[in-house]
Amino acid sequence: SKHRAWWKESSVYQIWPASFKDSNNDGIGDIPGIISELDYIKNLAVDIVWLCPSYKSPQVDMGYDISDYYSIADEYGTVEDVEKLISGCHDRGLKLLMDLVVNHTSDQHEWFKQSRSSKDNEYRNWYIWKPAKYDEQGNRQPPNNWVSHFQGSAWQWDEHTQEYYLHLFAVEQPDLNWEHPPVRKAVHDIMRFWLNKGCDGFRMDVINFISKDQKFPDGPINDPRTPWQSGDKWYANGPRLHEYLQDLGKILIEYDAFSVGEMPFVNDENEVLRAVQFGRNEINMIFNFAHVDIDHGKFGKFEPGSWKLTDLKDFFERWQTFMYENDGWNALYWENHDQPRSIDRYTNASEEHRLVASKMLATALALQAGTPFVYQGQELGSRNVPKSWGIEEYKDIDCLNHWKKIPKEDTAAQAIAMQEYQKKSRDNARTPVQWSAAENAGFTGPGVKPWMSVNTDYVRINAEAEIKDPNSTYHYWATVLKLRKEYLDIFVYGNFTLLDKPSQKIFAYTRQYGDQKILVVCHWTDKTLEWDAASNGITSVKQVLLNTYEGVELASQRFTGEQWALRPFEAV
Ligand code: TEU
Ligand code: CA
Repeated sequence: SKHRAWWKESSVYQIWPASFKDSNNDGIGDIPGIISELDYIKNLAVDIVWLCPSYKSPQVDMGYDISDYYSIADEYGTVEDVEKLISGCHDRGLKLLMDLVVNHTSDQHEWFKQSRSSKDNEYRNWYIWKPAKYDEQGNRQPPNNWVSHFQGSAWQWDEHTQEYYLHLFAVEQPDLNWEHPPVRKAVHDIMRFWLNKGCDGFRMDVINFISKDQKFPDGPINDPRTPWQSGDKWYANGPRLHEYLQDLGKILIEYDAFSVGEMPFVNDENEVLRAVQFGRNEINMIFNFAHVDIDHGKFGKFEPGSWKLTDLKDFFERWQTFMYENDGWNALYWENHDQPRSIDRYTNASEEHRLVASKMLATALALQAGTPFVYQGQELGSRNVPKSWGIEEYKDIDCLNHWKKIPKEDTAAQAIAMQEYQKKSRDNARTPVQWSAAENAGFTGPGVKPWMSVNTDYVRINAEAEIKDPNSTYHYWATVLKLRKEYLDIFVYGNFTLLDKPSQKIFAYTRQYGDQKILVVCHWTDKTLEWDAASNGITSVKQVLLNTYEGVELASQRFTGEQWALRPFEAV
C-alpha cells in the first residue's frame, strides 16, 4: 500500500457494552465497567476502542434501534460517562470509536413518532412510506417482495395512516429516507456532536444500505419456499451511496477521524474501491462478509453449510491483492457481536487444542495487510455457548424470530435449528466477558443474575488466569500486535503472496517490503503434519519471530530442513 496513515497502523478492540463489565450489580454491563478495565485493553497492545451502540434505545436489537442519538441508555450510564471514557482512553493513548447507526432508527425515536402520526406531518418524508399493492383477489400486499434481515416482509402496514413503511431489519427499526436532505443534515449533526466531544471516529452500521433504488423493484426469486426475497440488489450499494459517503467523508477528514463501514452483500472490487480507495475520502475501510458467510446454507445462515480451507484462502488472497494493487485498505476480523466464536467456526479444535488454535487464528489474521479488529473475549480464546443450551437461553431477535417461524410440531426442523444456533447465533458472541473464576465469572456481583447466562467454561477460560499466564492467548495477541508494529513496513505496508495454494491443511503466505520478507505458516488441522517447505520455495529461514508452541529460540532449531514437522494448529 502506497500511502501511510495512522489508521492503517492501528488495531481495534471492540466492546459490546451489555456484556463487558457490570459496575453496579444490576446484571448489565455499563460504561463505568469499561472505564475500570481500560488498562486491560491497553495491555493488549491495541490502539483504538470501538464502543457498540450505547445510546438511548428500547433494546429490541441490542441498541441498534436508537431512540435518541444524543443521550446514553440509562442502563449503560450517561453522556458524562462517555466523556470520562473518552478521556480515560486518551490518557492511555487509546482512541475511541462510536457506532453510527443511521440506516434506520428505533420506532420510538421522536422522528418516527412524528412521521407515523399523519401523512402531512413535516417528518413524514424522513422514513420510507409506500401505498399498498393489491393482488388479483384484492388482498392488500406490501409494495415489493423484499425480505427483512430478521424474517418476514421488510414492509410493515400502518393502520393509522394506511401505508407501509420499510424496515430492512426489525419491525421496530424503520429505515430512514436518505433522499430527504434534512435526514442527511441530521446525521451530519450527530457526527459532529460526538466528534466535538472527542470521539475519534465511527463504525458505520450497514452503511451501504442507505441509498435505495427509488423504483423499489422486486428482488430476484432465490428461495421458492417463501414470497419474501432478498432485495439487496436494489439497496446494497445503491445509486447515491457514494454521494452520501463523500458528504460524510468531508466531516471525517475535517476531524482526521477513523471510519470503518459495515458493507454486507458487496463483492464487486470496483464498488468496494469507490468507498475505500485512498484519496477518494469516503471511508477508510469496510467490513466485508464472504469469510463469515462461509458456513451459511443456501437459504440463509441458520441452514447447515460447509466450506473448505481453500475457500477461505481464496477470499483472503483476492482481497489482499486487489486492495494492495489499487491503494485500498482492508479491515481484518474473525469475530464481532454478530458472529460466533472464531475457534468454533474456523477450526475443529477440541478443548485440548483451544490454546494453540486460538493463537494460530490470531497469527493467520493479524499479520495480513489491514487493520486488525479483536472482539471482546476473542483475546481469551472464548468459545461458543454450551451445546446443552435450550432455546430459553437465547436472547437475540435474529435467532428468536427464526425460531418462531418453525412449526411447533416439526421437531426435526427444531433440532436442526438448535444445532445451527449453537454454531452461528449472534448470542455466541454476546455472553458476558469471563473476568475470573469467581461466581458469574466476575462479570457482575455474586448472587446477581446477569442479563445473559455466563458460558459455563469460565472456570477454565477467564481473564485473571490468562493475565497471570505468559503463555496465554491474551499475551499472544499482545505479542502479535506488537510484532506487527515492530515490522511495520512489512506487515502494514508490504505485499501479500499466498503459498501452497491447493493445500486444505496449510494457510501460508509471505509479506514483503523491499528486500525484506516474512513468512507466515498456519497449520489448520488437529494432527501432526510434515509440510514441504522447500517445494514452496522456502530454502532458508534467517530468524524465527513467533511460534504458537514455544519460545522462538527453540523453534528456530525446528524450522531448518526441507520438511517442517508441524504440531496441531501450529503457526510460525
Ligand atoms: O448488521 C447487519 C447485517 O447485515 C448482519 O450482520 C446481520 O446481523 C445479520 O444479517 C443477522 O443474521 C448490523 C449490526 O452489526 C447488527 O448487530 C444489527 O442487528 C443490524 O446491523 C441492524 O442494525
Ligand atoms: Ca450495570
